[in-house]
Amino acid sequence: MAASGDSVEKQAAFETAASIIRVAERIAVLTGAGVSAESGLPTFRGAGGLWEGQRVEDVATPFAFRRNPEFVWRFYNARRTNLRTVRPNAGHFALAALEESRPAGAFTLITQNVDGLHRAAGNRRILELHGNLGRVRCTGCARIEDRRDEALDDLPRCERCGAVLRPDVVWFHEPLPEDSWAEAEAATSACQCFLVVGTSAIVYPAAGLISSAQCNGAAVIEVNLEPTEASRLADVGLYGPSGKILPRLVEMLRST
Ligand code: BV8
Ligand code: ZN
Repeated sequence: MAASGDSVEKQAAFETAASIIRVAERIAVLTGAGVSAESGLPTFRGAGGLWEGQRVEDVATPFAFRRNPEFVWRFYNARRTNLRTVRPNAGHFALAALEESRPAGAFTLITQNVDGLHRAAGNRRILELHGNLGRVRCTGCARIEDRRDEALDDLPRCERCGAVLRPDVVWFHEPLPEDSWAEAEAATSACQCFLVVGTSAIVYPAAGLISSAQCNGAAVIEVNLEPTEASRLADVGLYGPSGKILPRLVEMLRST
């Protein structure tokens, strides 16, 4: 079932989604860059997915960093600077309210985003599959620090060992953090409702969670501006800005 615009079937789709969430004992949510778009953060494929004319998939890699660390740091420093001025939007706050309305352990937020906005909005059980832009990791001694409020040089070095620092994010061709990934798989297997918000569902293994949820018998709800690779797996599709869709869904859940 899918709906966009303010049609009758859109109301029906919202009611179906609300009834799925209401009866679900455990909920897992997977978010992508789209949930932060209304906070002013560009998505990956929205802006043509380019950075200084290069595909993000070619910049966010260990090879690009080895070849030209300053170029890669320029990409990340530009995004880190952005982070200091952006705030969570109504969609983030709706997901925090949804977790708040659930018993402990009954809600897991799995995010591909590295912007930290879910935590800023108040969510607590968050699995950051692709790391966090505010943190840096030393390529020498592996020390991890949260430096989100600082402007870093184009080639920042570790104060402890002098080696070059890297952003503490997961690049393409790098494995996801084992513990976060294992917990994400467990939450996906255990949930009755899997809510997919603001992702084009083309980056793996994160996108694979959607078909896992469906195979495990969970009802899949998609919230996106438009249909995606995940749409064929969704029981319900709510199309429009997540900053409008999610608050409306949470309001419906509150009022019944
Ligand atoms: C791995 C951190 C194996 C960095 C990210 C070929 C070559 C090499 C690799 C591969 C290959 N084919 C497949 C792969 C695997 C690869 C992959 O999936 N590639 C894709 C491009 C095909 N995956 C990997 O490499 C992963 N690692 O496989 O390792 C391995 C195993 C063991 C040992 C060694 C190796 C690692 C993937 C992680 C990459 N890092 N981010 C950084 O941020 O700089 S991924 C990056 O993409 C972000 O995390 C982002 O979140 C993620 C996914 O993108 P989306 O979030 O979906 O964003 P997108 O712009 O695409 O879509 C936005 C959506 O929002 C759209 O649908 C839009 O309609 C919607 N939207 C917009 N506005 C709104 C909205 N919706 C609602 N409301 C709105 N207002
Ligand atoms: Zn170090």
